[in-house]
Amino acid sequence: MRKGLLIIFIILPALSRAEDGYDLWLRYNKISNTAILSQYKKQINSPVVFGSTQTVAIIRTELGRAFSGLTGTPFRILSSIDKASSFIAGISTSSAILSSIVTKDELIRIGKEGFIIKTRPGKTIITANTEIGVMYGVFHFLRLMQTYQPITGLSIVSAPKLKLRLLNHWDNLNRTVERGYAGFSIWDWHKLPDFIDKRYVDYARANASIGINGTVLTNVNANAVILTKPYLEKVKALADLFRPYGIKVYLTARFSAPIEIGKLRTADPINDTVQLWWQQKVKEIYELIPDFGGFLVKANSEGQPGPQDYNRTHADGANMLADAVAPFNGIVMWRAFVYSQTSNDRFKQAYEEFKPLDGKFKKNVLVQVKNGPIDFQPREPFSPLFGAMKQTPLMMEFQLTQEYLGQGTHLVFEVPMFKEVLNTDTYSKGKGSTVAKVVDGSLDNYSLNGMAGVSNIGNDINWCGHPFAQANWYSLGRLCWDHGLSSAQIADEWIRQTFSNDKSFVETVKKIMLQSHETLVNYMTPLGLTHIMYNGHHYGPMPWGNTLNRPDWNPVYYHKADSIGIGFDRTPTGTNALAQYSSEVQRQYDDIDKCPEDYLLWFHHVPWKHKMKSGRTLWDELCYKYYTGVDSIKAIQQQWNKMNKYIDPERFGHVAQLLGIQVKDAIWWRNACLLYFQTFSKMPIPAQYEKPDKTLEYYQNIRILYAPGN
Ligand code: GCW
Repeated sequence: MRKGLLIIFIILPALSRAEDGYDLWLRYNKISNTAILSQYKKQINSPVVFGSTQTVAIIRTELGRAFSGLTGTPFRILSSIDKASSFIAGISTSSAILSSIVTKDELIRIGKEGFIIKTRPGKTIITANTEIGVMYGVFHFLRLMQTYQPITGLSIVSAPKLKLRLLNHWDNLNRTVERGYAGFSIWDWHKLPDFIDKRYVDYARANASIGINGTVLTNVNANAVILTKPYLEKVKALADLFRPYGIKVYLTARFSAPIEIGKLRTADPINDTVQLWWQQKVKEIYELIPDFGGFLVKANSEGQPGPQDYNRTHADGANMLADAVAPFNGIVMWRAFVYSQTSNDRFKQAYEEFKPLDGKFKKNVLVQVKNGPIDFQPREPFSPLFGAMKQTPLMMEFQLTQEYLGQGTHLVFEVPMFKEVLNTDTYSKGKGSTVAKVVDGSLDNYSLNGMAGVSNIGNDINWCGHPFAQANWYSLGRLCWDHGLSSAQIADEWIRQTFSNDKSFVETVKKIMLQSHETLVNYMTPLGLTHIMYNGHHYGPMPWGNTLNRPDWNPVYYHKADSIGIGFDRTPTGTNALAQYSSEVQRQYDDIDKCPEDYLLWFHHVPWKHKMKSGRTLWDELCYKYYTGVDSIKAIQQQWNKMNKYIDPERFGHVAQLLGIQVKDAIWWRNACLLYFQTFSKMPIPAQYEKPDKTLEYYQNIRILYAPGN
C-alpha cells in the first residue's frame, strides 16, 4: 500500500504537466551522459556570482535553476567565494581573481555587452565590463552545457556584432497580431500595469539568453493610443521588468498622433506646434521610462500617414522625431517599406524614394529595410538599398513570422534564407562588400547598427505555434550576436537545447531543418517566382489572382505568365530595376543564360522552351522543381516519423500532424500552380510525374475565409 502511494507520488509530477514546449530552449534537463556530467561538476562547484543588483539576482536564479536541473542536485549560488568555489562570475572589477585573468585589450574588445569566459583546471571564470555582459556570458556557458560541449580549456572573448538586436511585434492594442500565427498578443494591455503575467518574465529571460536587447511592442500599422498616458504607464511596467535583462522597449509612432490624440489640426513635421507636441510627448515618455529606446515608424506606406501628406520627405519626418528623442539618446528607425504607385515596378519604389535622401537623415536615425525589394517572399534578391545609401545606417528587417512561408503550419527554418541575403555581395565598395557588412556598420563605419526580426510570438502555450518556429526566434538573437555563425551551427545548438542531444536525432533533425527552406521554395515559388499567394491572408496559392484594385497587389503582376513565357523582365528591355544595383551585381543577373536560376524569373521573362542548365526546358524545369518540392516534404515527413523514440509524444505528435498539413499544402501548391501556368505554356506535365488529381477549376474555387493573422 505504502509503496504504491510512493510510486504514485513519484509518477504524478511527471504526468501532471505534459510537454507543451513552453520552456523553449531553456530546459536544463538532467545531463544523461555520466562522463560529461562528472566533468562538468568539477567546473561549477560552490558557484559564486558577485554583485547585488537586480541583474545579478536574475543571474543567480538562472544559474541555480540551470545547475540544479542539469546535474540533478540542488545548487545554491553564493555571493562571496568559499574555498571550494570553482565557478566565479562577476564584472571584472568585482574581484581580483576576475581582473587577473583578463587583459585591458580584451576588456576594450568586449565593450558594454560582451563577455569573457576562461577556464583553468577546476575553475570557470566569467567576466565582463557590465552585469549585462556577465549575464550574456552565463547564458553562453549554459548553452555549452546544455549542448554537451567541452567546458574546459575555454578562452572565449565575445562581443555582439550588432548594437541593436530587436524584435518587432506587430501586436495591436486589442491583442490581435498582424500576421501572427501563434494566438493573440502576449501583451495583456487591459490588465497592465497592475497585473504582471509570468510570461513577461519568461519572455525577457528567453530574449536575454540569445542576446536580444530591444523590443518594439506595437504594430507598425500604429495606433496613437499607445502614446497616451494610461498606455505609457502600461509600457513603463514592461520596461521596468525588462530593464534588468538588458532589454529596452521601443514603440511605433503613428505620424498623425498629434492630430488624433493631441487635438492639433496638422501633423506637418515642419510646423512648430507639431514639433513642440512631439517634444513634450517624448519628455513625458522619458519621465516614465528613462531608457526608452525610441520609435519605429511606418509612414506613407499601405495607408499609413506620413510626412508626404504635407509634401515633406521621409527625412523631414524622421528628423523631426529624431530631434525630439536626441536629448535622451533615443533613436528613430524609419522604415523603407514603401510602394506608392508612381513607379512602373514595385521593386524600384523604395530605392527611388530613399536613395535621394541619403545623407539627409539625422545621426540618430536608421533606415530599416526589409531584406528584399518586395515583401518577405520565400526567396528575394537583396534590396538594392543595401550598399546604395553609404551615408545612412541601414537596419535589416527580417520577418520571423511566416507570413509567406506557410504561416503556422509549415516547418521552415529561416536561417539559410537570412544568410543567403547577408552573404550576398553588394559590391558597393568593391568585392567583399556583403550585405552583412553594410548592416553591421563595418563597411561604412557606423557604430549605430542593427537587425530586427518581425516577431513570431503569441500567447500559444509554446509561444510560436509551430514547435519549430521557436528556432527562428532563437536564430534572430544568435545571428544578431554573430552573423558569421553557420545555419548548421545554429540549428545544432537549438535542437540539442530544445529536444535532445542524441546524435541520431540531432543529425536527422538538423538535415530536415537545413533542407526545409529550399523545400518550401520548390513547392511554392521556384526559379524566382514571387508573390503568388492568396489575396489578403496569403495562405495558399492564387497565381491567377487579378481582381484587386492595385495591380501590384495581384499575383499576375508578379509572374506575368503569357503564351511566350513567364517572369518579370527587370533588365533594360523591361523595367530596368537592375540598374539600382552596382554594375557587378547587374552583370550577374542581366544575362538570361547566366542569371542564377534561383532568381531567374525575378529578372527575366523567360520563354517556355528556354533551355535551362539541366538541359530541360523552362516548363519541364518548373515541373521538376514543383515535384521535387513535394517529394522533399514527403521525405521530411518520413524522417520525422522515425523520431518518435527520441522525444516526448506531445511535441512529436504536434510536429507530425503539422507535417501532414504541410504535405497536403505542398501538393495543393504544386497542382494549382502547374495547372494554371500550363494554360499559358500549353505543354504537358512530363509523363514520369503523377498527374494532378483535381482540375484547375477545383483549386480556383478553394476559399479560405478566415486564415489567422489577417
Ligand atoms: O508584409 C506586409 C504585410 C502587412 C505588413 C506590411 C509591412 C504590418 O502583409 O501586414 O503590415 O508588410 O511590413 O508594413
